[in-house]
Amino acid sequence: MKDGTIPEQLRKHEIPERVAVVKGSGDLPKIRVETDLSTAEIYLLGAHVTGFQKKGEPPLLFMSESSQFAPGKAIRGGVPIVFPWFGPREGRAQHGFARVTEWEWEGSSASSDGSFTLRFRLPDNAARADGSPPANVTFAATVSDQLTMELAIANPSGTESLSFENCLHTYFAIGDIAEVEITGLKGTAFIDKVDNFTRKVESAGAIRINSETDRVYLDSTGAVEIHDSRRRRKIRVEKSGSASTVIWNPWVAKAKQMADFGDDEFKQMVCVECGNVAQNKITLSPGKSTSLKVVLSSQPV
Ligand code: TA6
Repeated sequence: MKDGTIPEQLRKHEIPERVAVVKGSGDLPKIRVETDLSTAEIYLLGAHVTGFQKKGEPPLLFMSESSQFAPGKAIRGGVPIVFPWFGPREGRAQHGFARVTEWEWEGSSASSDGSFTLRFRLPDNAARADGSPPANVTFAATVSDQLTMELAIANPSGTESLSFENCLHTYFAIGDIAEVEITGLKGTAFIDKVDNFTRKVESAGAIRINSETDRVYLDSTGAVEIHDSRRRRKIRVEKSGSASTVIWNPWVAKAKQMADFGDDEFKQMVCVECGNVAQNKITLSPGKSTSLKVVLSSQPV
């Protein structure tokens, strides 16, 4: 929004009093959704969900107060979409180009259950501009008393296979990291990136975080729960089309190194991410497609 005004063509997908495009931080276009049970916010930059809150509960997603909001810059918090690679890549954007690209808002629809679905498309020229193979990438977010997100990827080539990693890199807002337990990963193999990428097996039924944590759980397809005793809330992360679960908290030292993250904000967040990374990366044959679906729900305990 060069001159700060909302492009008229964006308004065609608005739903009166329910779905509206507004000027967000950094004058970036942001979509606000209001249902009878919840509210949500999504930026066109990265098709990035930056807010979801059930009425009567605190926000579900963590957003850094130091996040950047600028074209081509990654937003810190919410749900960054990681594609087509996870992590660092020599001379290219960490976690791929999807999260730093402005997506097209393709439409919105209301359902009889009171939920609203917004659909986005990663512009076809994004892969070309990056020198990556073409891919048809869409994202849909359904807002109700829970948040459902679906990242669909299709291989448009008639001859070449398409390999990639993907991830919905969700930042959860919690009361205090010292009073959080994560369940659902016991017995699962993982890569411990903090311990020199050593391969281990999770022995804890309830994972507690008390230092820098950066783990990629492999062949992990089940649901995970976050038990937040400070806020007396249980958050459930259900998924399909995802074989990897990533748990991340930067803790003290890393938090200080990140310019777009507050020094103490590590106490208020934990990332529980759903994707297909490392040995779980996906290879699609010509014309084939896949979809990564994540459902976030919560309830007081
Ligand atoms: O998902 C965990 C991770 O890969 C960590 O290694 C850490 O780098 C984090 O993502 C954040 O990455 P970012 O590029 O957003 O700073």
